[in-house]
Amino acid sequence: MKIKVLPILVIFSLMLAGINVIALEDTAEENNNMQQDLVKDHLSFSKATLKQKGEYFEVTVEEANTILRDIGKPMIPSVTKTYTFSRGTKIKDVKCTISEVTIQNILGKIQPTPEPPKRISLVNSIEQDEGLKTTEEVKTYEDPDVYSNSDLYPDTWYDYKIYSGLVNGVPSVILKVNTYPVRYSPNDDTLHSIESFDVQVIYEKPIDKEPKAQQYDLLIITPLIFRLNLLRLASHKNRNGIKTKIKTVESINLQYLSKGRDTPERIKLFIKDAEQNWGIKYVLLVGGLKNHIYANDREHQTYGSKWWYVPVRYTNISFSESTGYISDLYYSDLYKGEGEFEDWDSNGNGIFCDRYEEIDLWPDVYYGRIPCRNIFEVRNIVNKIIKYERSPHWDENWFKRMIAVGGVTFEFLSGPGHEGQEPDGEWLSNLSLDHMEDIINDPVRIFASYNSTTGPRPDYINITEEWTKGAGFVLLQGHGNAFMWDTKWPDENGDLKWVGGIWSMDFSLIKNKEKLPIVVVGGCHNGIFRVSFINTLFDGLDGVWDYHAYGAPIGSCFSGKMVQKRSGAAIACTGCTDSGIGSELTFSAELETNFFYKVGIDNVVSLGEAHSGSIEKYLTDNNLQGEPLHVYCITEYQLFGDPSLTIGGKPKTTNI
Ligand SMILES: [Ca+2]
Ligand SMILES: [Ca+2]
Ligand SMILES: [Ca+2]
Repeated sequence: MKIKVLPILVIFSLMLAGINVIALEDTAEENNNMQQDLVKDHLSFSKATLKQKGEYFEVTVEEANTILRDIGKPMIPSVTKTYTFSRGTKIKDVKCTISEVTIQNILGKIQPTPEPPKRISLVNSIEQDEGLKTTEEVKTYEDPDVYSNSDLYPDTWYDYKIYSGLVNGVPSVILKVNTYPVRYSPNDDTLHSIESFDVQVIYEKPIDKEPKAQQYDLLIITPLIFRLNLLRLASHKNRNGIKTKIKTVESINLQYLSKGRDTPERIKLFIKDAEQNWGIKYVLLVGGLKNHIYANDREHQTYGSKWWYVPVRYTNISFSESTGYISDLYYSDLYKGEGEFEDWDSNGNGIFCDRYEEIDLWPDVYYGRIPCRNIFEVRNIVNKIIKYERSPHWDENWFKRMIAVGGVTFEFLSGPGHEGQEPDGEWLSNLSLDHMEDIINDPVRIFASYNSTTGPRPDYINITEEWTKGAGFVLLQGHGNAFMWDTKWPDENGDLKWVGGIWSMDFSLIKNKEKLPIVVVGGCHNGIFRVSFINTLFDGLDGVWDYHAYGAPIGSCFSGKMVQKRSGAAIACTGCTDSGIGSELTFSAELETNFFYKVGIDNVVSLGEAHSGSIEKYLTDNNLQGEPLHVYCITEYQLFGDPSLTIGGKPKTTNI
């Protein structure tokens, strides 16, 4: 993996080889037609500190807010700044100036970035011993290209990238600059540091145009066969001030036949046009596989179409046993850079979302899917949404409950605001509950560490019992597979065993009726909605568990089934369409925690703002250079539900 930088930065870096201080040249450029503007920023850095960590050093800089992570390469602290401009802005120039460079010898090596652990697909919770394998050791290796080299790592003092996407609901051009206060020469055992950094961004504002009238807010894409059953939902939405348009997959295919390379691309082009011409904010896809019994879910390397009511785009990022997975973010990430179409095939080889392909990722519309396979399922979800949005729930006691379920996912952690060491799944649950403090007055913790006390534990009896009482939100933070979620007991001897968790067949025990929570699921494969009965039953014949149901015949994935249950269970649910990854507050767990940050701290109104907003926050809060696993965890993070759903039924009224 190479850090991707624009050519101009490489030249800049070469210049630095011989000179320590570079003066800013005058940038004033006269142009009478365009309105040029300037953003200036000055960053100061403290001296880098080194801390022994096993056989390596950890290098930190006080002001750093992100880390450059690229598996096998040194972990380098970075300062990431995000500058947001209105849509249509042209970034003319990004000029960076560094202070004098000081060089320091170090007696050891800077630690390489470890491979993040996966949340392991549960093979079978009855075979308890299988569980022991899930405590994977964090693998660390040194990339010889970097570690046996005298060249400074990273290659430059900074890099930047321009994105297109929604920032708090406003279509924006986003400039992210990552600065590296220290760079490292592994062969010379030296650290090179700077004390300060100046950024100057020259940009052209878009010419003010009359804002277009917003014709529609919500676009529902569905096959013709479901259209009739969705008219009720559309009129309900219209009555509630969300202007809704239903468009069938068949009509898009006809209308855009000469345009896209395949059906998913035609649908995406239609969504782009709807965003531009009608000003839509939400896209709801209603339709999954055409059959519960058998379906060829991936007829082509990059898509599934014939067997799908609403076709799917497959990514082609291979990670461990996986060779790609479905990502509905494809339908939301419409633009890249300064606003050109983002086709998810920047290298033009016809393979969408390759592992090393540059992708914008930043959502441009709020999106979600309800993978219905027949009209009965459509009717159910329409009923659920209409009932949920009929009245506000903010003052209802059930809505003020949040159930958080966790145990040991990988390890024990200590963290801000929490005393001592906690199992990581419980630590993450507590963090999410903290974010929700203003909304939730009855937090229900179902923790594996309650084994020795009287509290509820993460088994199906306790989980379904608490769920039946109703809750506004549920968080399951642990491991999963296509049909179940589970976690492990904490045990000081390291003898970690599965608690039991909840299986999708246990959903029949959840009798919460209309007290429907929004559910966030942290775990592997809970959102793998390409499963069908025959495919999962005979999956093992080729020696590869592609569907992660391990021989259990299932017709719906865990997260999808929860939402599509005829009555009760959930109004919406998230889940990973492939392996959830990361430990502590990284990767998948960071997205799941961000979800509650958006709801509890940012007070977003709709479900889509919470889900897409958690991606937006992730993209803002991290240095995304180098590491393809950022792309992996974001693209597999699926929302099952209506993105235009108003959280709490009606907008929250605040008393001033
Ligand atoms: Ca490609
Ligand atoms: Ca985008
Ligand atoms: Ca197989």
